[in-house]
Amino acid sequence: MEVAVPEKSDVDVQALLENTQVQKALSSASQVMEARRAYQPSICSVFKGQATVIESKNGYRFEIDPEAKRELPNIIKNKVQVVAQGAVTEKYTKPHKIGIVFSGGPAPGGHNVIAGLYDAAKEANPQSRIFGFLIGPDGIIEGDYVELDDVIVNGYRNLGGFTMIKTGRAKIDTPEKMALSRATILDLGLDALVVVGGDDSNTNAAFLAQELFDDGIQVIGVPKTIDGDIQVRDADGEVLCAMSFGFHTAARAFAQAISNLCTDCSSDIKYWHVCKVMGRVASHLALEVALQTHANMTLIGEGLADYVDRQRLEKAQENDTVDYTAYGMTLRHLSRLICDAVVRRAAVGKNYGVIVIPEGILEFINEIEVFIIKLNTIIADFNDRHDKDFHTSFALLEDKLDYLRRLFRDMPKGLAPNIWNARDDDLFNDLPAFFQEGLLTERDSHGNFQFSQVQTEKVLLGLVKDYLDILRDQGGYKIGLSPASYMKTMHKAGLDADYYGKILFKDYKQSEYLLIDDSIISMRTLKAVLIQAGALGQEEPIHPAIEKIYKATVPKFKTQTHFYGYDGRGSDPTQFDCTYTYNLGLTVFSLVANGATGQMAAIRNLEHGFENWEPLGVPIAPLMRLEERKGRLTLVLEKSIVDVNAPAFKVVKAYREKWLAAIPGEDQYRRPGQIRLDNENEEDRPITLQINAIGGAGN
Ligand code: FBP
Repeated sequence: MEVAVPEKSDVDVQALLENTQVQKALSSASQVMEARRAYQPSICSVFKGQATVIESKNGYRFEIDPEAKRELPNIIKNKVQVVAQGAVTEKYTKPHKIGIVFSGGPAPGGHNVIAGLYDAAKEANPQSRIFGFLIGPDGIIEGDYVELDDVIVNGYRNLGGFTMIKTGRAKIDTPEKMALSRATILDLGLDALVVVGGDDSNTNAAFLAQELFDDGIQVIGVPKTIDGDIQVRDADGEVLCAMSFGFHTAARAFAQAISNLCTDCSSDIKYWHVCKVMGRVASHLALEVALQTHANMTLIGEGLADYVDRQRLEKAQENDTVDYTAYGMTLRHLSRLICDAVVRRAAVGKNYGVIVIPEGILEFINEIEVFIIKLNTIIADFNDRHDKDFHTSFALLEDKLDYLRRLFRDMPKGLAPNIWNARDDDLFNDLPAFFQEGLLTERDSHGNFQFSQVQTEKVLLGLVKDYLDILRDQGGYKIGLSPASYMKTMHKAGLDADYYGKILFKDYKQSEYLLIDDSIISMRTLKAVLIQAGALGQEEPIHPAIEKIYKATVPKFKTQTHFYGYDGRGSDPTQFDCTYTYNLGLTVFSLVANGATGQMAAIRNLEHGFENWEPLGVPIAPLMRLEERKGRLTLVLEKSIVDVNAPAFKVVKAYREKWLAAIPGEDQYRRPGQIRLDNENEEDRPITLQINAIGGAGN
């Protein structure tokens, strides 16, 4: 028989749940969230008048791709348009109907673009209506939308994510999808569509602007992506948009977390933290993280592309040959660079540290980049020729490898004959299975390689660990001992420190840190050295103090790997991003109300501080170039990668040694702190922008 045991507790749960203090503490709206919702970002002075106009500027020059001219005839002649204060006109104050969509990955600040647009439209005419398309461009294709009102918009002001209307990566890239989108827009009676997205989404915006031109429907893009790879200059190098929105917040969020790891590892001095940070191909985020945290080692993909292995070259020169493999970075070279940093820090007693790796680093590693390009083409070709796509047809890695193997024997028509040859197959089969899976992972809807899905850090660390093992066995990787700790141990044991010091260490008393002699690589070799020096009899055991000293010099390479991406993408925006995006929203309305189309809203002078900000419309079509996508040359908005000649990169390069801190003494870590709206001590714009502005155009 089951006996009911009465629950014995003094806690009255019902009363607890009804308690106002408990209810307040458990409310989904935290105090910080409420403060964010109430926060009003500063607005550029041009928006302080009753209305705005846009003025076309002739001073900017673009090198126009003939293909852009051919495919986008109605918007290719667009000029840069500056927003200025103007008189109230009927056109400006008519009730507008505007649709907005988020496209691609979330980026902090997106809600404020909507809030800015909504506020400006309602202020110009309270009858204006703003519609949010749901879950990305699919919402336009399928006609899924929500009309935005005060309650919805106010609930998301200054908050991160794209939660309000969600986002998606669909692309309006076929005549059918274009027709469905057009039908939705016409049914809704929209005057304008706003596409908030990255390079591919702004490309889509340009094609939509072209398509809807004759319908009189305007399309405006907004530069969004944490990757920071939408940066616009004209052909003469004039900066029109220094950075996409979301970049600063994501970099600050990553930097905050990575800075905590710097604090942790320099406290318990036993781990190397290996941090992969998002950014797809470009290393802008890694560069900003380096500037924000001063982590010990930050790899910048763009800086590796021109790498030359001088040692290799010199070695070959001795034999009167040229070693062409010395040019360009390989995974092996890269792992050697990391090992070098680890070994040098260990030698001064620092067998710990933080390494930052950009997620797109593989793009800059010769042998892997070639695989990525070849596989992109092979997968796109397969998808073109078959009903089922490559990944559905070959679900298992083994099946995919088998397809590749068959390729070099029987190449389908249309593919270059040597796109996959026996050597490719051999090299590919040498890679670990998880890495092969990564390289064969499904491409996104735009045909882009999904770097975030590849465990780059794991493959690199595998090589690093292997090489460190070799170095350890050769006596090349050991922990340096501080003379003080050596002396203390010896005195405590009553042993003659100088006598043993000369036997155990190389350069005893000549360097700041004591390094055990290269010949001592195990307890056995330690014993042999002591016996040979006459410090130990054949049958005598090693003194425990000597054993302790030796063991303290033997390094373990203990790592913790981390991936910073989705967390930073979901962070609440910095003050910079809140202000930037709210003003972008206001700019969008000015462009729409003044009849612009095929333009991207932007703010000039972001790099020079708020007082200098100048809202603009930047023509998208003249910025487009032919690039390979899904194995074909396609017109896309050009991505910008880290400029290795720009001041910010040069500064990071110049500080590399200092931040590695492979010398006795403290590390140089910087603590950027948390993202807070009320924090006056935070920088007002990304450090990358500040430095580029000082060293570039002058301030
Ligand atoms: P967007 O370019 O669409 O803004 O996305 C950027 C990004 O966060 C990259 O940094 C990352 O490689 C990718 O999205 C991840 O994609 P997904 O969200 O599909 O996993």
